[in-house]
Amino acid sequence: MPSTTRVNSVIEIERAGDVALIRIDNPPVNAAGRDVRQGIEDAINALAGDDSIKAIGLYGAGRTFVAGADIREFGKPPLAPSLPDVCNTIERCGKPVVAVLHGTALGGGLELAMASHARIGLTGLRVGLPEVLLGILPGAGGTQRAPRLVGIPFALDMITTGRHLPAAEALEHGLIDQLKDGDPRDVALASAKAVVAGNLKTRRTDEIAVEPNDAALEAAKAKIAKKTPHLFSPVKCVEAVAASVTPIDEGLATERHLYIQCHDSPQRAGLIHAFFAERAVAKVPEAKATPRPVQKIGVIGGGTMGSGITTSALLAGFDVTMIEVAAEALERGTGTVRKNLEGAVKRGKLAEAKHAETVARLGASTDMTDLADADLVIEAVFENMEVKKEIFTKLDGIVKDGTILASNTSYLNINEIAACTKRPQDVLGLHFFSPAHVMRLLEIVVADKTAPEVVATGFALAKRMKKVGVRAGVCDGFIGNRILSHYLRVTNYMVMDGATPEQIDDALEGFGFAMGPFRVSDLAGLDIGWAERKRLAPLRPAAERVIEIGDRICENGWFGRKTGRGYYVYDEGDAHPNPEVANIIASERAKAGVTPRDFTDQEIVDRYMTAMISEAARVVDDGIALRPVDVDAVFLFGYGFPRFRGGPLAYADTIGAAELIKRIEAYAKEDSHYWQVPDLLRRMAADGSTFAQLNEGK
Ligand code: 3H9
Repeated sequence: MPSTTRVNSVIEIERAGDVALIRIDNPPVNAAGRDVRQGIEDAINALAGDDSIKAIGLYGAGRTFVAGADIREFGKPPLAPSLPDVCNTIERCGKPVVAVLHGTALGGGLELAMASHARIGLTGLRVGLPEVLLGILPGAGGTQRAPRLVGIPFALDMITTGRHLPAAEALEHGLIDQLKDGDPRDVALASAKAVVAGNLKTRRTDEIAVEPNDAALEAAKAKIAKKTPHLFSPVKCVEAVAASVTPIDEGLATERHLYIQCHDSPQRAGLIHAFFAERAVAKVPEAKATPRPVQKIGVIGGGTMGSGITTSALLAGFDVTMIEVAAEALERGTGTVRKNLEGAVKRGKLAEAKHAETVARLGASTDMTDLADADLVIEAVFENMEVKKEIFTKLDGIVKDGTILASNTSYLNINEIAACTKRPQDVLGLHFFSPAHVMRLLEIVVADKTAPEVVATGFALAKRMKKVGVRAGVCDGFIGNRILSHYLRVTNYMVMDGATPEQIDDALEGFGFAMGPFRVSDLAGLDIGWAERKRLAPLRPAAERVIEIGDRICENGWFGRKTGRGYYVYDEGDAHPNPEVANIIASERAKAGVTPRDFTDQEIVDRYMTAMISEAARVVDDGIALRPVDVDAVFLFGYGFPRFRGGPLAYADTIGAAELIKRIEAYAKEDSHYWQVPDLLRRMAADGSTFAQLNEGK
């Protein structure tokens, strides 16, 4: 009869004749926190000294094997035993240990498995070493054991990309020895017995020699220098893998040394903040409400946004009907969707076999009454309040009870839109970012009367579309565009005062942004900002410093990339500064009597980030964002903010409220209307608190 002994709250040993099984049960993902490490260490030591036991099986309870080290422990004082020590204990155990992997064996989870003496994967398994995405390296022997099992080139691929491998690929490369179907406990028992019977071979990974491959190491370094020049840990990953040709103790010591460098770098803190930000934003007051079922979606508008939203919804398995006013526009819109879906097949986002079925779920009509039985309608027409009101009034009279009506507006007041329907409780904003089938951010804008289950449906939709839903309150521009409109002004002030658009772009790309603000504006279309400025002009306070450089550029019909000219001139893929823009800038400076001065790249970054943080602090204080982390997520997933810096408010914590206030007060000597110290920063400086503490409700 099998007997079970509990080692601690998360580890159990089951003895069955001459084999024993170690079961890891630490929901939700069996992360290797302190208790898991201590429990495995104790269990292995106990079984190593038990003469009746001939082989050991190691497996996870619940939905997965170990998904990695416990990320919540990073940055805190280390708790023994360390994961590298536990892996060494397994490898050096006198009894053969076979690991049975199901779900996801990631990071430290795969490292536990690689230190075992055989690995069995179960159908559906995904494995990977994603540490690099968190700013670290596989520091529990992963950089030494992966090259021993799969060779340097493939180990470099896994470790520097962090990608998840399907089970078949893991088997092909020798990362797992066998692929089986079945329950993890049963397979662990059968595998341990097979080891005893001599039917499953085991071996110590540290005894495998690594074939040197300098060419692969150099190629990996070159790729990193090109693709992720700002990141610290990818280079360290390569250095650690390079050490795998030495005896394992030496390699492990090198790995440890490099791991500590990564762990202590600010990039690690930023990337881990980003990991948790993606998950934290789903924790909203409405999360307890039951989402309404949604399968049929109507999308009004076949322009860039409407087509992107339709594509995204089709890819997520919804039935979508696109509505346009005229047959020609409808044809164009559905054509764009079809092209997007073909692109998705090419990029591996949609299986070839599913393509026809996905296209078949696309409906099209010029008659809005065809949306009568839709569960959700998303309006994505151009930004004009009167047009939107007309559409919502019509829809209100067409759709069934309970249909959710959403606007994709990026600035306009959702309360005003909701008020023209008899169902304001069913109305919300769903603000997608362009291109909507690629960008992951979805602002879920909650109006005064939006019902909790309607908000919950917005979050369920985001999840199904694999997007990051962030709750936002109603104001001009919600979270992202409100902050954007504020800090874009500082770029114009700096240009007026002496910087060039390309210097600003280069400085901010040097900081880590994927693209500088002027390059982004050229890409998005300068006419969008121009229209916004015209809309807001009547509301502009008299004290506001107004820069008209952008207006002068637009008056020439230069709207950026789509017209071949904006801040830059676009010639067959090549972009260079538009010389006419330099003339416009010079003439606007002369008109305003401004004598240009020099800006350093650091000053550009400081002013830009201080402006962004100031408005972000006001957005949090006004309750438009629930917490600072919601602002961070908006910028990480919608505005190309450098992930390794964690987000604008995580970055703000690295500067501190007192220093930010000092900067704002210095800048305010030039423009006291624009540069005002947010109340929240003043309160934080007074009590020494941080945005991180605010995230935790402190
Ligand atoms: C590492 O291993 C370092 C080593 O080399 C050792 C060096 C010495 N820790 O994502 P989900 C939480 S680094 C703690 O929503 P899914 C997550 O926050 C690690 N918590 O589910 C969430 O909590 P909540 C390398 C973790 O099904 C809940 O679990 N490993 C961890 O969409 C559910 O997660 C990785 O980088 C963790 N390791 O996806 C893998 N993982 O419900 C990171 C998850 O309170 N994890 N949580 O919001 C993942 O990629 C995904 O979570 C996974 C599941 C694919 C596993």
